[in-house]
Amino acid sequence: MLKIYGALLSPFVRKVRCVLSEKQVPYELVATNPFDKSGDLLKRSPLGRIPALEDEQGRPLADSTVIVEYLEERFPTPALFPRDPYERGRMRWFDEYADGGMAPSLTAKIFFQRVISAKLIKGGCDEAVVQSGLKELPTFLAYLEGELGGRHYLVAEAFTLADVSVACQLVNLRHAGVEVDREKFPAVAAWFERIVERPSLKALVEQDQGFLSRLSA
Ligand SMILES: N[C@@H](CCC(=O)N[C@@H](CS)C(=O)NCC(=O)O)C(=O)O
Repeated sequence: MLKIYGALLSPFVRKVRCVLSEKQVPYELVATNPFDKSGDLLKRSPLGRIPALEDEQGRPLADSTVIVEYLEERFPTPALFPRDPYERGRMRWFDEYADGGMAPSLTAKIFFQRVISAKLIKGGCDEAVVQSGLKELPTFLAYLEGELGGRHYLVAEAFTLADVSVACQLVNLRHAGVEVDREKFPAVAAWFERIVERPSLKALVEQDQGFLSRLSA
């Protein structure tokens, strides 16, 4: 069976697990603390980040996007990548927008301070960092609002990795107590509600919420 080295709450691990669930591929989640740079993690993920995958022959593969590309090729149905080369390029763009743009700016600031630092590692919450993330949020949402327009999905009129990657970042904002402003960004708010209601993502968010409620108890 495939193994995923990862942890609850990570948007990148959630992205891979969501894709596995959409494709109904069984896997074992090996609980892995990304802050413990032990040999076990580094052997599978040389940058010491989660997620990492290990295939049935024990071969490792790191990075959520790399892993998802591998999964798409190995388990092509249902397809989460559009067939059209331009739409496929756009899907990759939104994946990069989420992981390379939204994550460092929003998740690493707002979610990390409010949840990981304040609740998990008990290092307190640096409100100035949170505020700087909150200031950047509207620019990201305004861009997504314009791209979505009246459409149901970000790319190719179909559910793709683009929707998974962007929604996974917004889930972390929700975990940090920040909701998309429905008045200002109605298309993003409606799209996000639709995507998080998919059984694949809903189950993962519920696992996160269970973990978070135990942390606050
Ligand atoms: N580009 C990577 C990013 C993964 C990542 O940054 N994961 C975080 C957890 S959410 C991590 O492992 N952080 C520990 C570190 O960077 O040392 C991917 O998409 O998998």
